[in-house]
Amino acid sequence: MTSWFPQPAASEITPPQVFAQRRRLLQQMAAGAAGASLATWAARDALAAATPAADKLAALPGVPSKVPGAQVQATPTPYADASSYNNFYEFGYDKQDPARYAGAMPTRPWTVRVEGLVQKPGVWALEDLLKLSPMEERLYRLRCVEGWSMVIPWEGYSLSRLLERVQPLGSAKFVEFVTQTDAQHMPGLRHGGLDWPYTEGLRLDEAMHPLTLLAFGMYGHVLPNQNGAPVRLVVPWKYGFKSAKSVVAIRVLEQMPTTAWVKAAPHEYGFYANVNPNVPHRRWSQASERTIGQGGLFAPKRKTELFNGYAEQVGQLYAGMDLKRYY
Ligand SMILES: Nc1nc2c(c(=O)[nH]1)N[C@H]1C(S)=C(S)[C@@H](COP(=O)(O)O)O[C@H]1N2
Ligand SMILES: [Mo]
Repeated sequence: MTSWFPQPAASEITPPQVFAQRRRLLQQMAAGAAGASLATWAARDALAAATPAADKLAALPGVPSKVPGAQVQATPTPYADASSYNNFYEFGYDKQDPARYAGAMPTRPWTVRVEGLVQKPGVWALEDLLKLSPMEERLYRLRCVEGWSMVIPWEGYSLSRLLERVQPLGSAKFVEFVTQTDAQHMPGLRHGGLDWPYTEGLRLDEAMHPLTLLAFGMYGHVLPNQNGAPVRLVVPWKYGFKSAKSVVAIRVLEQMPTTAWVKAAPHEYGFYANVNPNVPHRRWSQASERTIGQGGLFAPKRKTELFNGYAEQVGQLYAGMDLKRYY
């Protein structure tokens, strides 16, 4: 299977090559942008064409999603940046550690346990999850709590498709996501900091919202391991840490689960973690961000939007809630 996007071998991730590739992409972007105002999908195609061939990731195309809010009006981050500047602490804290080390993690066979307060608990093989619903492509902005964001075309479908299939019981109120702990391939597990496995959680209505994506691919191909292969969550109106990578279990619960970040630093990370420019992180402002890929890693800042720009779609989930208290 051929694909346009490189999954760099560890030996290939040398700064000069990364920066040369970035410069090339930016030049191509600039050339395109000079011609006309670049429509989002045209920009995506230009990026695909501009990215060198020769990698081992299988194609995973999706039809452009019609879910309201699924196509942000922004230029996608170059694949080279989205796959080399990552948070995946199981592989280390350096932004390049995931791209360096995650490639060795086996992602087949892979199963996801669905358990807890559901009519139909069970173990899903990845192959069956891939077939559960048609693949859609959604262009989402993902905002990291650290102050950067990326605009990424993801392949997947609404998590609600899976939850509807397993039928949550009437008592269900929350969903917990448990991620992979592979001591042999995840050097970061030896470091302290977080209590592994990395876990996250959503309220059931958040998990059922059509924008909450179960993602298997990006840029038309299966996920590179550093981005959470073979299956991850993408919750575009919340800070990036809610978007759990390499998910192995989904638990439907009555009580709000404690998440890895809430356990590690309860005064800095709340359960909700909705993107909110008016609620600073305890140690820094959240009012602005750099969108990686628009000017490379040295992009000018843009103003952060409430719910990361998805307020129209998700604002009603929080009607009447004090967002300063429930951050
Ligand atoms: N299992 C796991 N999932 C994770 C993380 C992590 O360290 N471990 N980091 C989170 C954070 S902080 C961010 S910003 C996003 C980054 O996703 P990306 O690398 O695909 O951009 O993944 C999230 N999911
Ligand atoms: Mo993040």
